[in-house]
Amino acid sequence: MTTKPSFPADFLWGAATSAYQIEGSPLADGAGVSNWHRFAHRPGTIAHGDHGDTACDHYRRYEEDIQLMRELGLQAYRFSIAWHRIFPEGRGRLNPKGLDFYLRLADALNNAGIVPCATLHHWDWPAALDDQGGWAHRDSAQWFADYAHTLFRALDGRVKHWATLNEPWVIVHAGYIEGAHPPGVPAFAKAPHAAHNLLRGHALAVQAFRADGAGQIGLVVNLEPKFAASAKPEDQAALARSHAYMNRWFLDPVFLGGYPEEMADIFGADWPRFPEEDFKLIREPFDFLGINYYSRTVVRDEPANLPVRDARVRQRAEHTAMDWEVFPEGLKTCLTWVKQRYTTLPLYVTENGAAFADPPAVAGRVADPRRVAYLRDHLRAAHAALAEGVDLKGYFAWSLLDNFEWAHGYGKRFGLVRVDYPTGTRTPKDSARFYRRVIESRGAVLWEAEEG
Ligand code: GBH
Repeated sequence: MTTKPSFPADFLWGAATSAYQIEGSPLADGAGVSNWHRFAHRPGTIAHGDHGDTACDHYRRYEEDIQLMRELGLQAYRFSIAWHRIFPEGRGRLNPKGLDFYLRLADALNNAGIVPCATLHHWDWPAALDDQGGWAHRDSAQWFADYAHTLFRALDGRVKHWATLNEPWVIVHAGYIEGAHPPGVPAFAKAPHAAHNLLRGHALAVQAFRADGAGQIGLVVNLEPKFAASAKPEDQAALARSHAYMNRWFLDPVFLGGYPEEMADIFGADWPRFPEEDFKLIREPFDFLGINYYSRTVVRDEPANLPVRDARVRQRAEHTAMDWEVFPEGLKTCLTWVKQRYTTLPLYVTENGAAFADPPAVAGRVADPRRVAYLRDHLRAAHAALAEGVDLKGYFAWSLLDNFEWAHGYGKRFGLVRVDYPTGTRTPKDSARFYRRVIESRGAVLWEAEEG
């Protein structure tokens, strides 16, 4: 008789969101104007002219959402803190009413028996800081550390799981290379500095946590296995650049003490020389690495596409509504790659999920079979990594709720729970019910035959 595979008893099962994507009430209770609030209200930036003014109205409905989490059987909830609610101008004057929201949120989660996992920076921050040079300003690292330090003290005893940054690569790539996110103006020469200061800020925040915090703190990165479209040397070189750019730019300095060689090739004359002592700081040890996994990419050489000089080659395979390839085994690849190349630190899958064009709720039910299959196949891949000795401690589905999908607006739905706009009505999808059974069975249902 074979026993069904299952996840460890202490494996942490959760779902994730971020502040600007769900909260709404962007200016409530004395909050400052955030970069995202300002950006989304600039015409032409977001699909359909969408913005986060209401979003999921979570700022006002958080208690109901925690009730939903209980119904889903979640053990943990990963959310982010909106910096501009705490420090409306970015630094200096603290706004107690904004802070109070997160105290209430953390208390309510703890009372519900759900572990609060707070991310300090998931892309929204005070617009005033962009006006002072943003992440390209060397002092931004200290701005972040000061903000982080305040929160460690304020939420001490309430939150024990912290992440510094969510996907610094996206902040730099979308914000400073593409301009699809704020500050919104492509500025290649600033990008290496923004990346460097994000890393310094992360390290300074970890140091502040060691001085004045309790629990565990980590960094969250997005990873994606890269493949070359052919064995041609040009495509192989494009692969090396693409992989260095997305997967190694942030992790090489954190774990190995320096940037990938390829960065100088990618940025050419815009690649700076950084002070040697910064690399010592950036290697500050922390407690876990969070990995956000969605897809893979296959690349070929494309000299016209700066700065990386690659292009994606779309595969004949299932794609999500984001046009991202569904590639479950890539999750295992990323987890084992981190273990082999960098570290045996505990790992979490801090985001994984898919947008699909779900049908609206019919009689209180949303049928989303493709999301159920996506979850099942990725969780099997996560289990395969565990079986190979990866120290994977937990998994967070992206996302608890349909929400504001950044430049794509509300058109892309990643939620386990459907949100109807503008009423905000929440309806758990079939995937939410499935995830509940996964949690209850510690994964055993992942290996059951498909039901009709
Ligand atoms: C995350 O970022 C964010 O943390 C979260 O806020 C967001 O809502 C969620 O994902 C969904 O987007 O175009 O095929 O080359 C996602 C990071 C990095 C994933 C780039 C997709 C490009 C795939 N993304 N990647 S492709």
